[in-house]
Amino acid sequence: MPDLSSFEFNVVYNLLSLTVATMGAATLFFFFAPRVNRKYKAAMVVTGLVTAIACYHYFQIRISFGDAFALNEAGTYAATGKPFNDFYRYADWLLTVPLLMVELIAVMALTKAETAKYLRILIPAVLIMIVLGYPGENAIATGGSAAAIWGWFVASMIPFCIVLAVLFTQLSAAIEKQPAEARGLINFARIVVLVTWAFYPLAYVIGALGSGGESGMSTTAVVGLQVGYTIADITAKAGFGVVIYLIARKKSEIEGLDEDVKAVPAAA
Ligand code: RET
Repeated sequence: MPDLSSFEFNVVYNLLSLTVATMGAATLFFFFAPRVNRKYKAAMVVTGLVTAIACYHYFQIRISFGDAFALNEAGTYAATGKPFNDFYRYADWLLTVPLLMVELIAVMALTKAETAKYLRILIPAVLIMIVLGYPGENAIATGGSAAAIWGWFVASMIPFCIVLAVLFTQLSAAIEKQPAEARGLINFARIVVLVTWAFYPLAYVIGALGSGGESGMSTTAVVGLQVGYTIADITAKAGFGVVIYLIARKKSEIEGLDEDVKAVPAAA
């Protein structure tokens, strides 16, 4: 790790801290999910699990980042030599990215066969994407060869493109069968996936371009990578979760809330 200025250190540290709070608050909200039918509670619970898992990992990432630097007399943050554990991010993604796919499919309330058909492609594809990305990330952090950094990047981009292709081609047929009032929001959800997920390879590229040198990475690469991944995570987990909530709420309104259904007097 390179030494950081006080500003650089604080931007990352405080953003990590803010993310712990955001993920924690989002978890509570998704677990309560007011005005959502029983039918969509499973989708909301999965959404809350994603932010709960992230809340824990951001707590750990913040501690690890803090331990990797120490404030010196000059007012700058010198690398302590303790390694920053970036595996927390990948462990987090391994758990949460498949769950994000489950959220999106669950809120559509498709038949069992259709749900299985989509998840059978999406879950393995996201897992392969993450597994192939990690050796590249490691190469960035340790000033590895350009062949390793870009080779793993390209390999990971293949499943990434497959996921987007499935969402924007195959899933269209299922979206057509959704209630007309909810279709716009579901379309919006897949655009949110496209836009927020694009941030991850972009942050990787910022890191890759600043990899190398004596300390493994430039300060721009360290700050760019952490800020990029963190903003991407807030939008892809909490932001996307809000869209899933809006879909669940809209569909609950159309189909009638549990309370309303119960309030209807039984026919004699
Ligand atoms: C990596 C490596 C470089 C190439 C690509 C990547 C994609 C990562 C993605 C991660 C998504 C994470 C999400 C987390 C939210 O819970 C691994 C950076 C394509 C798309 C959505």
